[in-house]
Amino acid sequence: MSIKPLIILPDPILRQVSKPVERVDGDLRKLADDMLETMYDAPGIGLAAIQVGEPRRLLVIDLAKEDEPPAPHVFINPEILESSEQRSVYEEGCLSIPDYYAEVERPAAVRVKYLDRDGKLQEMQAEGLMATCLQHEIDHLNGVLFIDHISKLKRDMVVKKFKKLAKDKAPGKMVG
Ligand code: GNR
Ligand code: NI
Repeated sequence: MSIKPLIILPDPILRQVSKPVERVDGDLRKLADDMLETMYDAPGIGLAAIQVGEPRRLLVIDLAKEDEPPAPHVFINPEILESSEQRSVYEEGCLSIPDYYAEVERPAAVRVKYLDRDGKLQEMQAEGLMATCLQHEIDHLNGVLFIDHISKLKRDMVVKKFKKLAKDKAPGKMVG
């Protein structure tokens, strides 16, 4: 198992649309395990493969609290079958946009079909934080970030800040 570096805004990799997984084999399970380890290390409650630079339709989620045993979930080629009319608002964050949080409104419940880590077809009816997290992660598979769901004014401010951070960190940009 290994912890992988996270792709951070404004890296254009985050805007790639991920490709369907064609076979659930040892390689894919290794990637899923590495993603779980990377997510636990961060720490975060979800991670999409594109956040570690892999444009594949794979995501992991673990909503267990610190005092609970781990509850890792692996979702391969997830598809939203149905979204509730009812909406809910959560304060979201993203490991690819560190230390920025904003309220996002999304369908309160979703029905999702996906392959599990054994390649078996599954369906889940999700609500609450699981519904929000699944939608946040499935957005990543489509190159969409949670800041795409907030006002353009706020989004432009965040992108500007992260562009400046990336520029200040880039090698060979030192003046004096
Ligand atoms: O760790 C995370 N927390 C979180 C909180 C509210 C809504 C979504 C999330 S997902 C995020 C990890 C992440 O960036 N996944 O892509
Ligand atoms: Ni995210």
